[in-house]
Amino acid sequence: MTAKRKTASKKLIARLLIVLVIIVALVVIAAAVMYFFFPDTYQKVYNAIFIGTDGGDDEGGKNNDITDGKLEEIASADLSIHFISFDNDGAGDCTLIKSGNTEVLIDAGSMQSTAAHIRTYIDKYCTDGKLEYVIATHADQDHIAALVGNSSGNSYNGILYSYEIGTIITFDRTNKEELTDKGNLTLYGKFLETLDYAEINGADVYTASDCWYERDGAQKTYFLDEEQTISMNILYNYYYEHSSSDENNYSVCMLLSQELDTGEFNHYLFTGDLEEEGEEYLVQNNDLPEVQLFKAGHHGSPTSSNDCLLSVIKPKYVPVTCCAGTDEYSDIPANQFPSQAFIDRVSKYTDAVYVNNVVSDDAQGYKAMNGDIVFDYSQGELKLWCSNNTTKLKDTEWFALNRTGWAS
Ligand SMILES: [Ca+2]
Ligand SMILES: [Zn+2]
Repeated sequence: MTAKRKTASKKLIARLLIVLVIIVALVVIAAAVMYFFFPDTYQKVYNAIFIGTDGGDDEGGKNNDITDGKLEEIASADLSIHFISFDNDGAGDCTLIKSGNTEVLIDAGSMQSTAAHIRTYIDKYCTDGKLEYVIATHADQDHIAALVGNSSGNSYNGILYSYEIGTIITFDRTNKEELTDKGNLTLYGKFLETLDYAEINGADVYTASDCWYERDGAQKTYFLDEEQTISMNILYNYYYEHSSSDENNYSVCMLLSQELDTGEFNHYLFTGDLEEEGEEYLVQNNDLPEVQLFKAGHHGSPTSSNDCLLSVIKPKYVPVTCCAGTDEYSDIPANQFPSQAFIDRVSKYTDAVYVNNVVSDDAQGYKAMNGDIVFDYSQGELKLWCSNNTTKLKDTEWFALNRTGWAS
């Protein structure tokens, strides 16, 4: 090699180095500008390059962000699912599902005195005076008490007395007695009267197994809209036909499936207070899909929402129907709803966990955490609106003080 050519190749290398330095400098400057002025974009690009996700709703991702819904859009949404908060510090379920003028109410807890509060809520959305479907998942007070309501004289103000009711789907079994030792009606006994009242006034009353086996006109699948894009599917629970020492296992389980314009489906799963054995059978006996939403089993109890179920349904959004930190069912802080064990399991799939209420020091003993939690599907997108705020459980003060998890 001549001296001239050596000099020429050295110059070329020097130039390439300069170009490389300039490119690196430009990338660093661009990253710095994004980092300081467009942090969201920076995080997305960073995730895409170094973590391999876009930080959005990718399958298996645990960071699930959702668009903020608008209160005024909920009533006219294609579908809305409302986890109604209570005016007390108890755990309990009351879920309103609405598509057009068709409503499904799953349970009405947590106490007989909650009925008036729930009616006020329902009246904002049910404008035709008719609840087309009511599901009573199991016989525990925090699920059926407000279906019965309080009595004044001979009349009750519960949900099943207050609306025209289309079809009632109720649990097959209970371990509860109809009468107390003194011969008075128990809440369950009153609930049976309530069913009779609804039936006399025109409701079709079926058990979950009637639906599963399509007995006496009951259906396994009910469509909520005329176009038949939204279906309510009663699932098979082993404990519809077998006894359990745990009342919770008798829960009616339902999968709501919504066909989207793209031909894909959004699924939403409701299992009442089903416990671990029930969840294992549910997975064995039903072909469960991955779901957008799973109502946390048994209010975030340590005994429900187990891996056998979560690993199949991989939920993206998990509302928990409880008052966080209530000592109603346990004096052990880690086991109070939403329990640490529940959080340890669910946090593998999502960080989008929401809770109705939280205990507080003031006179009434509770305040809203997220408050009413409402998912609505409108303009081709699932959105979340809450009456208090849409802060994820992991970002709340209560969580910081009482729970750990969600490392990232
Ligand atoms: Ca209606
Ligand atoms: Zn319950």
